[in-house]
Amino acid sequence: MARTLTAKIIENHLVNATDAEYALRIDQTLTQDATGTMAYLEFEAIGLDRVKTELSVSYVDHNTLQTGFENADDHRFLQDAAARFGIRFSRPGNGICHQVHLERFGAPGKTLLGSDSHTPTGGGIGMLAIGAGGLDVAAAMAGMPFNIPKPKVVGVTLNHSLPPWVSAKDIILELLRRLTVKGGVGRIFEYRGPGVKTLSVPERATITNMGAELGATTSIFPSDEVTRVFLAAQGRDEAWIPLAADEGAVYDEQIEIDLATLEPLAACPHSPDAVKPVRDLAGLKVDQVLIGSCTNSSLKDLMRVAAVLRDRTVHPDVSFAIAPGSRQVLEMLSANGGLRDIIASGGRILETACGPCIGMGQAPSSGGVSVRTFNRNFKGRSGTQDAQVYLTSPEVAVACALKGVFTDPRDLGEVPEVLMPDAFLVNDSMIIVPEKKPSAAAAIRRGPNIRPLPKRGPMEDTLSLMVLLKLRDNITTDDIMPAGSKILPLRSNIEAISRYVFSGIEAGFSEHALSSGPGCVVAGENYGQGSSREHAALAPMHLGVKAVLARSFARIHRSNLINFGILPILVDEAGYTLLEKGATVTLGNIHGALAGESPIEVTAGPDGTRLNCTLDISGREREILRHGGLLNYISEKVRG
Ligand code: MIC
Ligand code: SF4
Repeated sequence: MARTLTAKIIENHLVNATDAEYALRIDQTLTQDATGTMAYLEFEAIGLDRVKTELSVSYVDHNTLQTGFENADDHRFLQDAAARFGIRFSRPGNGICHQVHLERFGAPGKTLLGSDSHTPTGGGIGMLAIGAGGLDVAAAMAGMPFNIPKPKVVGVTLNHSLPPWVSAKDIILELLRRLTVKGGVGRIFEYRGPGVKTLSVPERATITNMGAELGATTSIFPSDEVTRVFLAAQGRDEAWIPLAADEGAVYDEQIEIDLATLEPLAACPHSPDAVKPVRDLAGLKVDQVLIGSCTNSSLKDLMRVAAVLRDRTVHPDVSFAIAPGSRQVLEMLSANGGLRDIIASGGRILETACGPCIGMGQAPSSGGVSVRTFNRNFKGRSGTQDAQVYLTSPEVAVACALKGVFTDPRDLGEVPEVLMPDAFLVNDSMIIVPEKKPSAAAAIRRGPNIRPLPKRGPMEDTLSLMVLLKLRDNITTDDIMPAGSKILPLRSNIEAISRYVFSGIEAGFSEHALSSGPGCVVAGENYGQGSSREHAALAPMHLGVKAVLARSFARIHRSNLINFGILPILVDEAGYTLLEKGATVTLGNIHGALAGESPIEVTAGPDGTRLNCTLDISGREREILRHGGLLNYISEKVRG
């Protein structure tokens, strides 16, 4: 039978399949520093000496602003842990995990699990690349398979080619416009059709990267001649294999995009799916323009920006900065003169890191309009609560930087041609390769902010919970566990970071939760969209949150809740309407429900009004919850 590309990779990595899930062998893992410290503490707790994957890489790219000792201590811990467990260590300054991984390690046909939601960037090179919580990545490093709910495979046919000034970012913004931030849940997007060959690997990666904003499990492109040329230019010819869907492969759903009809688009505040044509925004005053992030900071992106800026000056009212995606990109830009053009135009050059994308500096002015080539514009993520953040392509961003107002780049005249080199400048000196047999006694240094993992005991049979908060649809993990330069340094210290849970939504939430005893949160659809940060489950767990009653959940966050023993309960519309902050919810027959015998019993209020709730979880997830979380479950398995 003709197979999709997704089916081929899944089949090659299948360890087990149940009605609901595939268990997949994981070839490669990646972590970044903001999720990595927890992942390695978890790996340490599992108790193995070495990772069992083909390749594991630990990147430092998020917490690079060192305003105190915390981040530097984390970097040292990560470097020691990498050496000890047999992991490559990409030093701070080497670049954003997804960009560097694509350049130096990504390989068609492989599976990649990363403790970052934008791991699907690797789909641009034909990998099945999936984002997960740190504990799932730790388990994969320990050789355990990773489980995904059986996905629907969506065939996205790209026809024709993009017009001048329209770019890969506009393709994924068009999909977000059509499908919304919930549209990809439970789906893998597989790109095909004649338009595919017109896109370079980094352009494909822009699209698969932002598939995360659709809520997709992942997105993938075939591996073709374009992929071969990219890998050859990276000096990695041996990593190439051809890979595509069979002729006549059948997809669960189909989408067609005529690239020739696309135009420059922008995602408006405060959601990646609030997409409008840039021409509809023309004239809106812009205060800040930022170019970078794992979505749009490849060499081609920045060369295009440099070419547009050549012999021009950034508008006097615009603060303009770029953060190249990797050291390779920065080194090549400096060698080919592009960096000079950017500096001469007035551009501020930031470190090769996530930087402003995660609120690590460059917060916009009060109420400021910020145009960014990034992938998320959730309210407050920039560091300025009332900032208006728009997401666009580099072409649109640079046009806005020059004009000081929203500008359709097609108004700038002819698009400057940008040629890609036959060979990238390869310099892996910032990647430390672990010794073959590191001493098992090698010490892992940890600073005072690196605290032991909090533990949850076994699951209770009955719980009486206070509703601590009632929330709308599409609550993000940035809402649950905010990031930014002040909070991110606390990622290795759950007790300290838990003080900020829901702080952007309700001041004093953490004190309220701690003083109320066991509690729950009530939410609408797509609860926990966005980041993979398991802190959005771990920190509420520390505050005594035992369950989330939501209309629906985002994939990674749902797994993180289960991994830390928080019950993800689906509530119907009537139940959602009924439950208010301060109400009491009683969960009964939890053990029976987790044994798969009879449904969970959920009642509200003193009169015990019965709510229509379900625990829609797989057999494996029931086992994890029964143990009070994945770590307890794995420890029991490892102990036999
Ligand atoms: C993000 O873009 O939100 C992050 C920061 O990269 C997160 C990971 C984290 O919270 O550390 C993600 O996307 O998973
Ligand atoms: Fe870093 Fe931003 Fe990409 Fe997250 S989305 S990995 S913060 S650049």
